[in-house]
Amino acid sequence: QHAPNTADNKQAIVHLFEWRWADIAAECETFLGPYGFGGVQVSPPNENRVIAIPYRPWWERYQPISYHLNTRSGNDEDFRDMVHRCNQQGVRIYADVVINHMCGFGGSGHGTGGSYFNAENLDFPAVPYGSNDFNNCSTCGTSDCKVQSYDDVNQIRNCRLVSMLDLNHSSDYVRGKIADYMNYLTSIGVAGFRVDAAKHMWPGDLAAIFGRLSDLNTAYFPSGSRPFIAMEVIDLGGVISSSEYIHMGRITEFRYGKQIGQIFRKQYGQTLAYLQYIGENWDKESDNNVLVFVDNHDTQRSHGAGGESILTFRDSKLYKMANAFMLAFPYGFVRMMSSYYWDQWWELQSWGLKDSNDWIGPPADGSGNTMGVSINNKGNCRNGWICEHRWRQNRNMVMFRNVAAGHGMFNWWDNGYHQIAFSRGDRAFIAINNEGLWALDATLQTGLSSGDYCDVISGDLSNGGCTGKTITVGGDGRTHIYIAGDDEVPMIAIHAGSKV
Ligand code: ARE
Ligand code: CA
Repeated sequence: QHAPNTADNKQAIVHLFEWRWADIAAECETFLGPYGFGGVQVSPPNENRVIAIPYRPWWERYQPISYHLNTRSGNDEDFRDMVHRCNQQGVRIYADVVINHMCGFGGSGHGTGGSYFNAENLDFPAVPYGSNDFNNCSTCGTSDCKVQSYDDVNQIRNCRLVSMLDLNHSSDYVRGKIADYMNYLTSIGVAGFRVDAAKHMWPGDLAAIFGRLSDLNTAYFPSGSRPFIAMEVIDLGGVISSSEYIHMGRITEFRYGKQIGQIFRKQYGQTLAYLQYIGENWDKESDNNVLVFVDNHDTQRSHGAGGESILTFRDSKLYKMANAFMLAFPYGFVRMMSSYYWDQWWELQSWGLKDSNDWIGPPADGSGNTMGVSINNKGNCRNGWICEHRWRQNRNMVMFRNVAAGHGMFNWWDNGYHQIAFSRGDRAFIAINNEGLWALDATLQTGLSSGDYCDVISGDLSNGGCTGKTITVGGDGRTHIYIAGDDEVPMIAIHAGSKV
C-alpha cells in the first residue's frame, strides 16, 4: 500500500545505510524518536554472500544466500530487539528486500550466516531453491543470460541483473518462499518494504506476491494494517515505466533527486524559481505514489541514476539546502540518506571518470565486522559515520514537515532566479537564498500568526529561548527576511512549533 504506517502521521524516514541493528535501536531511543522521525529504512536483513575481492564491499548485501536474518548488521535476535525498541518509540522499520535474484553466478561457499550455497549449480539449500526456481537462458534470450539491453523489457525482467541468478517469479513455489520471508519480517513488527530491483520483476508477479502478504503485527499497528510498499523502479524514460507499478505502492522517484541536484547546482540554466512546479505538475508521478530523496546509497556513488548532478554530504551546504527544500515542500513521502565516509579515487575510463573506491564497505575492524556508530558529546557521529540526519538543519526540518502535514503550499515568492520562499498554510514558512552573491532582502508573507519564531536552520528552540536567529512575524503575517548571500547556510525556516 501507499500509506507508510507511521505513528502520529509522521512524515519522513531515514536510510541508516549499513548500520548495525543494535545501533539503530539505540538511535531510535536517543535521537529518532525525540526528533520526530517516522522510521528507518534498514539495509537488507537477510543472509548474503561474503565477497572477498574486493574486500567486503557494501554491495555484497544485494546478493542473497538465504532468508535467515544474519548479516554484518546483526542476527535474528538483534533484529527483533531493534524492531521492538524502535516501535516503542513510534519509529517504524522498513526492510530493504532483495527478491529479484540470489547471488552472482559462479563459485560456491557460505553466506554471512554460515549457509552453504553453490552458485554454479544454482543451489541454495538454506531456502531451499534449486535450478528449477530460476529463469533459464532461453526465457531470457541473451547469450550470457545477463541483461544486455535496457531497451528490451523481456531481458530486463527475465535475464540476470549484473550476473545475479534471476528468480522465476511465475513459480508458485518461489512466490511462496518470498512471501514467507516478507511475512516473517512483518510478524516481527516491520511496517513495510523497499523492494529492490522491482523494475526487473513483472508487475503481475509482484502483485501475486504482495497478495500473499499478511497484515501488520497488531502489537504495534491497528488490525487490518497493510505493509507499506516502496518499489525501486528507476524510470528516467525508457521501456519500463513507473506507472506499471503504482497501483501496488509507491515508486522511488529518481527523476526528483536528479532534478533537485541540477537546480541547486544551477546546471543547464535551471533556477530555484522552477521548484514551484516540481512534482506531478512537472513530469513526475503524483504525490501519493512517490518516495523522494536527494540521494540514495547508489546515486551517491554513481551506481544508480543521476550522475554528477546528485548532491551528497560532500557538498554539505547545497545538500542541506536541497534537503530543506524537500522536507518543506508538499510532495511525496520523504527519505533522508545517512551515510558513511569513504575516500574516492577517480580514474578515467572510456566513458568518463569513475570512482574506483565506490565499492568500499562500512567502517569495519580488521576481520570485516562492521563498527558501531560512536557519537560525541556534541551529538555528531564519529569513526567514519557521517550521520547527515543528525546535522541540525536536516534534523530540524523533519519536525517542520511533521508540523506542516496536511497543509498545502501557499504564498510562493521568488525573485525569478535563485531566491524562493513559501508557506505551508498557517503552519510553517521557509526562505532559501542560493544566489551566492546577492542577499535575499524582502518583506514576505509567512502565513503564520504574529509572534517571535526561532529559525530552526541557524539554531534550536531550547528552554523557551532560541539559540539562532529570532524572526518576528507581524499581525498581518508579514516579516522582513534578510539572508546574506554568503551565509553559512543561507536559509530561514520557522514553524508553529518553533514559537519562542
Ligand atoms: C556486483 C558487482 C558486479 C557483479 C555483481 C554480481 O558490482 O560487477 O557482476 O555484483 O557478482 C548493487 C551494486 C552492484 C552489485 C550488486 C550485487 O550496485 O554493482 O553488483 O549490488 O552485489 C540498475 C537496476 C537497479 C539497481 C541499479 C544499481 O535497475 O535495480 O542498477 N539498484 C538496486 C540496488 C543496488 C543493487 C541492486 C539493485 C542489485 O539499489 O544497490 O546493486 O540488487 C539506468 C537504468 C536503471 C539501472 C541504471 C544503472 O538508469 O534505467 O534501471 O539501474 O541505469 O545501471
Ligand atoms: Ca528478474
